[in-house]
Amino acid sequence: MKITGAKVFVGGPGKNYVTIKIMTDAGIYGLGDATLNNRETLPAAYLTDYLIPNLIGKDPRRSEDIWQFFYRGAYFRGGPIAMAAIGAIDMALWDIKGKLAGLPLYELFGGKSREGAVVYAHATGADLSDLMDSVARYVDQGYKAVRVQCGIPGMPTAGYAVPETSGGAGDFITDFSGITPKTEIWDTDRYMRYMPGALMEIRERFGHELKILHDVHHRLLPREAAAFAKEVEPARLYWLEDPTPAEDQDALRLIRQHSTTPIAIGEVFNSMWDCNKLIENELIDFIRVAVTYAGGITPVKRIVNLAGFHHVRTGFHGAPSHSPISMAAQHHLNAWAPNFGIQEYLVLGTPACDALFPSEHVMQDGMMYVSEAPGLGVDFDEGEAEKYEFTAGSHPIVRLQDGTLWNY
Ligand code: KDG
Ligand code: MG
Repeated sequence: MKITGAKVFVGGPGKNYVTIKIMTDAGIYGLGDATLNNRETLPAAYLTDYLIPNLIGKDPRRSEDIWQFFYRGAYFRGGPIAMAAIGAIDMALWDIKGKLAGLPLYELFGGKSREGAVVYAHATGADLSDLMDSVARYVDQGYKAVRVQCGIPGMPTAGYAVPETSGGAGDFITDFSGITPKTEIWDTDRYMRYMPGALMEIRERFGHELKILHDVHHRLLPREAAAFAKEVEPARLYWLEDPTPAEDQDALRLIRQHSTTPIAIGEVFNSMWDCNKLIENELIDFIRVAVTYAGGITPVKRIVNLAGFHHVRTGFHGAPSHSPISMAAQHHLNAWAPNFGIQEYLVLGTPACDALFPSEHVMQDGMMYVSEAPGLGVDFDEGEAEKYEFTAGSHPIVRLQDGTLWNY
């Protein structure tokens, strides 16, 4: 069996999804997602210019060797662009493998460990009262877990993933007016004074059954994060995410020494080697890698298995930047992983998105039920894809009030 060709598409409804379709001489094709938020043309170029020419003629069943070829075979390896591209190929090869076997992917991983996977949604508000309304809406829809983010009184701009004004809509992350980023202003002291009380109010209003998560989005210094994690203990968070910038892994040790709040990290990790020490030293509770940026199903399965040795559960990244293809890969991993924790899931299910990526994965009452179709269980409509083209966008940047550049 041989790979005969591959095509890359960039575009989608409200997002620049990067989709690869790999064709074979057996008439079976596989799909992969290389979307890298606000840098989408780069994994697309890495695929088109370097990886696809070396794929043609290879046996698609040899997904392990192909992964090693593209990862180890590149002298300058790793990084989000290359890993998103390699990850997309890996997903597509697993899709082909499942279709060849006539089995949904989770069966190839070892079968289902659960019937449905708990997902969390993003509740957000310009202020705490708006946020409470947003949480209430998700609870009414049956969600069992929500991430909560709100504006901080006195902060000059809204804060991470928060609308500027009451009732604001959108993903509050990508600005599609161009590649020049808008600026947000951050004030750590105000955040640290306000947020613990706000989290406690949410817990008191919604009770202990609701899983409450909060994303600091890399903005605290290690000592601040340790103090914050300790102070929010009474709110019994399901997790505190990215309390400090991901590069400084020792920061997690300081947080651990001072608090029992569960810590989740890893959405910006690109490889198994970004995760292994944190997992082995049991400095985190949840690993947040995405099958795209971490290089595909092949390495993420290894991460999950290592995590299982160390009481670390999964909480894969599922921001709206991921297409239904990589989300499907995660649904299959979630159905199998013995150490599954939770899945971030932003409702992609608009009619336009469903038309572009038809699938039978079912979201119901805050749970994801994986499709029984062979492979990933998601398709891609090339006719629909012609409706979309690339639109440049940017993440905001963050500055402190004196102008110092800070972590977004
Ligand atoms: O592109 C940036 C997003 O992926 C990121 O802000 C999302 O932190 C995020 C999350 O937890 O979903
Ligand atoms: Mg995050």
